[in-house]
Amino acid sequence: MSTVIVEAANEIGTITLNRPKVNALSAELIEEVTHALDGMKAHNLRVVILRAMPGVKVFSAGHEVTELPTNGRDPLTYNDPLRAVIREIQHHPCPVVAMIEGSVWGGACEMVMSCDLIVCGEDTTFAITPARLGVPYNISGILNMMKVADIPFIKEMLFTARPVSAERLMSCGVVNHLVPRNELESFTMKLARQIAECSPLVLRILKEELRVLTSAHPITPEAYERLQSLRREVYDSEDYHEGIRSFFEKRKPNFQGR
Ligand code: LCV
Ligand code: LCV
Repeated sequence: MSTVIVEAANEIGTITLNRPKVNALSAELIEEVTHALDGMKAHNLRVVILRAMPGVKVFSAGHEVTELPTNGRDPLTYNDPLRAVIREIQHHPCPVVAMIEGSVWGGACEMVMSCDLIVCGEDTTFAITPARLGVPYNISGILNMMKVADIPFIKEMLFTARPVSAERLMSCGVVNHLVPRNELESFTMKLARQIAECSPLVLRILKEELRVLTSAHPITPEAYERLQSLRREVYDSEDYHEGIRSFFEKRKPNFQGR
């Protein structure tokens, strides 16, 4: 069964996540989202909406935990499916609007935050969870979060690993619009149509200009190596294994800080 539903009408494409039970971002699901985005390029769509099925409790549970390696390998390398789909969204030639309802977890928060605009229902929450799972989040991922919210807010989300309300996300500028859940679809479609009326060429150029300008972070090779060594300290740690194990054993992790 396909894990995404792909639709297109009036120059607006829609990709609906549809992977039971909680839209965990498996390689299979990511591959289908990437394939759908690719196909939309050929149809010169002007806007893409990324959503889940109407009424979901969980928009996405984040990275498929069973696909996180525990053999001393980096769990979030450049070619990890989650990393690949975030780049695909950022490079997609037209604006991608995230239409969110329910709870968003872990890497799915970054995937949503990498969309160009976010419209969410009033009960939406975001929880960025590497600290709870013992995972060394990757560098470009943290940079992507820093692009959309102030450092104090990002630190709170990363350090607490707890869900944050849609109101907080709105007041911190992470989300563009917060609407009653029963108006979410009509509001988002209206916004998409406004974008679709604009020049697709200018939209493509503006989006790429903004991507290049917001990605212009000078980092020395030594700084990069330092960051990678910090990440290795984590994914080689007992805490990383304990985080993953505790998830499968459905219990609180017992981290030892090593
Ligand atoms: C695989 C899952 C998952 C899942 N993968 O239903 O940001 S980082 O660094 O952490 C990054 C690496 C990342 O994204 O990691 C994943 C972060 N995600 C989370 O921490 C969310 C973990 N999931 C939950 O907190 C709960 O499952 C939620 C709140 C999403 C849903 O809770 P609910 O009580 O409604 P269950 O917990 O019973 O989950 C339903 C089924 O989905 C599986 C879970 O194991 C369960 O499977 P079984 O029914 O077979 O027991 N599941 C949930 N999340 N990320 N599988
Ligand atoms: C010359 C004008 C103008 C005008 N220039 O009265 O940001 S970018 O990249 O787009 C950048 C390149 C830029 O700034 O482009 C211009 C962006 N501006 C707009 O898109 C606004 C265009 N104008 C309008 O939407 C309406 O004119 C407003 C809402 C400003 C006013 O509407 P209103 O009904 O009150 P009119 O439209 O009848 O305009 C009065 C007169 O001003 C001229 C317009 O052609 C009209 O001239 P005539 O009376 O000779 O017909 N006008 C308006 N804007 N930017 N001329």
